[in-house]
Order: sequence, then C-alpha cells, then structure tokens
Amino acid sequence: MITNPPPAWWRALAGIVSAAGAVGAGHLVALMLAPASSPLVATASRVVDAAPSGIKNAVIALLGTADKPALISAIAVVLAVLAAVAGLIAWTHRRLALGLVAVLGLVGLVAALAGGGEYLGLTNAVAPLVATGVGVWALARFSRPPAEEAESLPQQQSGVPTMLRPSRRDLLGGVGLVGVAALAGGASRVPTPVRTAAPPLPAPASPAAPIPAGAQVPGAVEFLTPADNFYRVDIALTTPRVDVAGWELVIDGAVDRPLRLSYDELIAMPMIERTITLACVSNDVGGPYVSTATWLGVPMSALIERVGVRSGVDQLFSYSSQGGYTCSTPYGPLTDGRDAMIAVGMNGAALPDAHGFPARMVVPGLFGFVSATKWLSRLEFTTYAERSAYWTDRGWVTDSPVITQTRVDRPAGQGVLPASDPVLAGTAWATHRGIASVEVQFDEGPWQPATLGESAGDDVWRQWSIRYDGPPGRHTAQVRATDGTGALQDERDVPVYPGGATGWQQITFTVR
Ligand SMILES: Nc1nc2c(c(=O)[nH]1)N[C@H]1C(S)=C(S)[C@@H](COP(=O)(O)O)O[C@H]1N2
Ligand SMILES: [Mo]
Repeated sequence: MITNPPPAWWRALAGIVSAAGAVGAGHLVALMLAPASSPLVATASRVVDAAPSGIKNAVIALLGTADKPALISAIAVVLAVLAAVAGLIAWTHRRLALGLVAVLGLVGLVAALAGGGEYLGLTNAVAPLVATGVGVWALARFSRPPAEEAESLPQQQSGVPTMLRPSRRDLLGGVGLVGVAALAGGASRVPTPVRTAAPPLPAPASPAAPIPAGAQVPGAVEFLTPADNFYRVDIALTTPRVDVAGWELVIDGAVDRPLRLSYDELIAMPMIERTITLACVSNDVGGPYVSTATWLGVPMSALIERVGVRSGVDQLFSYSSQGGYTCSTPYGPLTDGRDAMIAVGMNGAALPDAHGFPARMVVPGLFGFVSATKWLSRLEFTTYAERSAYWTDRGWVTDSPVITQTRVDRPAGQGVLPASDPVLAGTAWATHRGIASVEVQFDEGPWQPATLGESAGDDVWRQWSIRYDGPPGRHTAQVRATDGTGALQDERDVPVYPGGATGWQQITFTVR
C-alpha cells in the first residue's frame, strides 16, 4: 500500500515534532486552566511522588533547586525517544504509531488526574486531552497515506516526490507550533488566573526584637534572607497559587472544639512576629538549605487553647492543599513555650507563593520537613500510632530537631582570600539551642575561637569571622560550632538521608 516512506530521520523528526506540538499545546492550555495539569509537569510530579526516597534524595542533593527542570528535561528526552519511534513506524504501521502517541497522552492524562490539588479534578483532564488530540492529529497528518493526500491536494506540482510535499509543509507548520509551545513555556512564569486580593496584614500584637547591628558579620551571607533568596525545598513542581477566597484552615482531631478558620478569621487573631532560622534536613555539610526570616503569625499555643487539645495527643499532623503533602510535628515542642506559629507574613509582607501562601507552619528548632508545612490546609491533633507523614513513608526519621551545623561563607567560589584582608567568615546554626562558640582549625593546627557576631536570639543563626595570620599560599580550614547547651557539633561524616547530615566542613583556600 505504502510505496515510498520518507527517510528515517524525517519520520523520526515528524514524530518528535508531533510530540513537541502536543506537549506545547497541553502546556498552553494548562497555563490557562490549571498549571499543574500540564502533561509534562504532571508526569514529572507523579515521578517525584513515586520515586523511592533514596533516589529522590540523591537527586535533590545533587541538583538542589535545579532538580525540577532536570527531571522535566529527563522526561522530555524519554518522550522524544518514544515519539521518534512512533514517527519511524508511522508510515508502515500507522495505527500502531498513532496508538503509541495516544498511550503517551494517556500517561499525561492519568498523571494530571492523579494530581488532584486545588482544582476540580475534571479540569485537569482538559490539557492532556488537548495534547493527545494534537499529537495524534499531527502524526496522522504527517503520515497520511498518498490516497488521502491526493484528495486534499488536487494540484500536484512536479519535481518533488509527492510524498514529501505535504509532509514538508506540515513539518514547517509543526515547527511553528513548537515555537509557540516554547514561547508558552517561557511565558509560564507570568501569572494567569486572577486571584482575590489578600487583605492587608494587621500589625503584630508582639513585634519581633530588632536584629542587633552587630549580628551581620561582613563576608557572611545576608543576615536576614530576602524572600527571593530564601532557600526553597518542596515537592511542588509548579509554584502553587492558592486563592484566599476559598481557603480555610481546618483544625480537628482529638480536640474538644473543632474549628474552621477563614483567612480573615485567622489574621484577626492576635499575632506574634519573630525572627527564626529555617533549616532543611536535606542540607549537606556546607550546604545552602538554611535561611532566616522575620515571620508574622498566629501562635500555635493560642490555637491549641482555642480548640482544646485532649490528653494523649503526641503529634500534630498537618496537611497541605498541594500534592497530598503531610507532615508530623511532635506535640511537645508546640507546648513548651517556643514560638511555634501559623505564619502568614514573611519579612514584612504576606507569604510569597513559593513559601506557602496563604499560611504555613514555623516551629523554631525543628527541621522544615517535620514542622514547616506550606500551603497549609488542615491541622489534625492525633498520635504517631494513628498517622504517618509523607517523608516518614519514604524512610526519613519521624522527629528531628535541627542538627548543629557551621558553614564557611567567605571565601566563596574559588576559595581565594586577598592577602590584604585574609578574613574567613561564616554562619552557624543550632536553632532553638543557640550557638555558644565557633572554632576554626588551619592546616591541622590548634583549634582557634572565631569572633562571633552579636546574637539575635537562640532561634536565629549566628555569624562569625576569623583572621588567617599564616603565610600566603594554599591552606585548609575546618570549622565546628558548640551549641547553647554546650554540645560540640558532631564530627562524624553522616549523609543527609535519613536523619540529616553531620560532620565538620573542611575547605581549601588560597591567600594571595
Ligand atoms: N506543602 C509542603 N510544605 C513543605 C514541604 C513540601 O514539600 N510541601 N517541604 C518542607 C521542607 S522539607 C522544608 S525544608 C521547608 C522549606 O520551606 P521553604 O521552601 O519556605 O524554605 O518546607 C516544608 N514544607
Ligand atoms: Mo526540608
């Protein structure tokens, strides 16, 4: 029946272009309806959900915040290979090829529907269905049998093999479609759906203590992290955008008076403002997953009192409206007087979307994965026996106070210190226990005390500096801290998984 299929590269390209057009069209539609339903993004999200924690952690550790684009690229490569195969067989096994494209579309559909989230489930089906339609249509067009072609192209031109002409034109159209898709991808940072404006945040009943001027040590990172620089770690592949209009915080479980609070009701409660350092259990020795902000929020103690938590409760199980994320927080630290809160503000503004708008948890002294649920939707007072959280199910420890860590901030990069100013500087944290001292060892010599910046409180990191007085050239430095309880930072080199990294950071630097 088919006499002359085009060359292999051409068929493969037709497959890839069809798939790229499909993915682009799906992404564009998703941007307008429900961003997380973009077939590519949804598939990546489900891969994240399903990946064994060991792999997931290795990826996060290796690529940091770049893990999401990298994952999406990897899925795109797999898709491109399968699409090329579909293209290759499309001229000889047309049904099989179109079926393969449809199956790929089905994968996107299942991924988008399984995501759930804040949007009505069925809305999530639209983008993948559009993508499937475009993909099947495009490949069907490329690989049209000659008979069909002749019908739609009555005037044949001479000189060019018939089989190539419509394909070439279609291919150009396909390339155009891919261009539009690329533009759509680029525009995906532009917010589309309109949201209710959040009401302005009231002033705190109890403001934060001012940060002492001497807390910032020259050469160390910015003491108060701007929201844009604040590290971000979460399982959401697109930045969630929650609307305060429909938002509610449900507080229930083993309580006498279950409660539902609208955003307005939540922020009408008296609020505290505190500067607190947040740290991630996935931060390796010397790593960047730690930041400090001034948080505004409703104290957890006020909510606990309002709902009347019953005896026997040993954990607060929190739920996020995003991706089925849940978190176990030990009950003890919520009732021992520390400033645990439901935060709504960060550094004088409403929480940014990336950091949990409209509300998140913050508990000083606990790693983020057991305390800092973003896009918060529900607090359930319960027991560890009753509920197990997202990361617990992936093998991480269930309860985890922040581990004492020290990091060198200067010298950064290539490790060069000017001989005119050979000062090392850095940051140390042992949130809620405070930092009592930092010591530095040069070239295996004696440990020397660093000069500490002024303390901004035990819930906040502390910066330090030390002058290197030796000869120019290449040297090593090792750093360690002692926390406010007098405990020396753990020297053992332990990886991040499953309970957080320990070890003393060692760097090589050159004075010249
Ligand atoms: N909904 C949701 N909340 C979450 C997470 C998440 O994946 N989803 N990650 C937690 C982890 S592991 C950390 S370290 C902190 C990070 O908060 P940040 O991104 O604002 O720095 O958020 C926590 N809250
Ligand atoms: Mo984390």
